[in-house]
Amino acid sequence: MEEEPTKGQPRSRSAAHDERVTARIGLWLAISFGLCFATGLLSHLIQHPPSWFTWPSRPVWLYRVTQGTHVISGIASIPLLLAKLWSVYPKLFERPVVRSVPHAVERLSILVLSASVFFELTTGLLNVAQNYPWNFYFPTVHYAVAWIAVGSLLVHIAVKLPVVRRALERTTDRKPEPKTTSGLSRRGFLRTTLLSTGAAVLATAGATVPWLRDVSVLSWRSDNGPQGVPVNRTAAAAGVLTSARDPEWRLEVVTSAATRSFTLAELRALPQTTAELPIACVEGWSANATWTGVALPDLLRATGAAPGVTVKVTSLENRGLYSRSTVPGEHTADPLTLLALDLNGGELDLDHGYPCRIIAPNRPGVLQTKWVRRLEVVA
Ligand SMILES: Nc1nc2c(c(=O)[nH]1)N[C@H]1C(S)=C(S)[C@@H](COP(=O)(O)O)O[C@H]1N2
Ligand SMILES: [Mo]
Repeated sequence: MEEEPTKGQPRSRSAAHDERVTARIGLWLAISFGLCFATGLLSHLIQHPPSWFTWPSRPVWLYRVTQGTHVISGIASIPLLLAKLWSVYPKLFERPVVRSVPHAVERLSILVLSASVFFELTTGLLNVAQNYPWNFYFPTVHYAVAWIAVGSLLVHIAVKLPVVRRALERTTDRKPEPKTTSGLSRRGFLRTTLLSTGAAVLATAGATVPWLRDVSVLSWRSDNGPQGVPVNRTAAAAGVLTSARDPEWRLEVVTSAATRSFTLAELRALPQTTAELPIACVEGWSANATWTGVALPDLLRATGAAPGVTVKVTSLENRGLYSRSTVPGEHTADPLTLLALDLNGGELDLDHGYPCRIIAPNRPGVLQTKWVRRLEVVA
């Protein structure tokens, strides 16, 4: 704990290390990290739904907003974490290193907390930058470590609650700040922290907030890509250049009643639906586009199945985690869930999933399977 500076005695430390500053930044960090955790957990549940979980198909833009919030709050947490660490680092050199067993536990929990939050923010940042310099499967590890971070965060908040309460109460007193011997004033440090956080958010948020696109210098994936929509994995990378253009291609639809196959011309001859729907990648970028194709409920009815069933989707891409997806009942019943053939007024580009791809409202991009070859009713 820091001492109140006594009259006439210069402060030995900069105001950045004042507990009032630490508590303020800690509060902001808890809010941004909490938001990041909640939206991340939601995204995980949508991608790996347990039996008690259902995710609605409307509003069409909801996942775009929650995942945008996940990435933006994660980015905002980076400058906040750095400021928080700067604010408390003198405590690292406290002596004695360990005063008691509870003190040891507390210090250990702070070590676990800092390491896990640091890990989450750096792996998340590298992921949105589409840079994978590791050889573990990112989502699994990012998800597991998130629980460690939140668990140790709760312990930390519980332990520090009295200090936080006192510090935040003291912040509201209106007494003029005492002069510091060096560095920024408390308010100056807080203002700088907020400004850096705002700058980090502005620099990256354009990947998902359209009107920020022009100010986001670091924004990844805006509207580059064929047909004005970014591409996540190209047809070449997925190894489907030949199979997707094969004139023998047929869409196979398997229901309990029958197995039917459709040529592209037959799919085009079915009633077509046009919808404006976003692709919202888990990596944070998102883009709206106009899609035209066969509504899944129509296709199911045409093959003797009822909308509302669960449908397994298989891609021509034969390896990789994204080569399959499952469309739950909420979505197979929604007339805006499409097997898309056209994008923004033209035939689907090979990189966007030609000959056909799934595009459903309010779903993560990874589940919008491209180069579809087979739909199978599984329940
Ligand atoms: N078969 C297949 N479908 C896929 C993918 C993939 O790698 N393979 N990537 C998914 C991901 S992560 C996203 S964000 C969207 C992106 O669609 P787009 O490349 O048309 O923008 O496609 C999805 N569909
Ligand atoms: Mo994605």
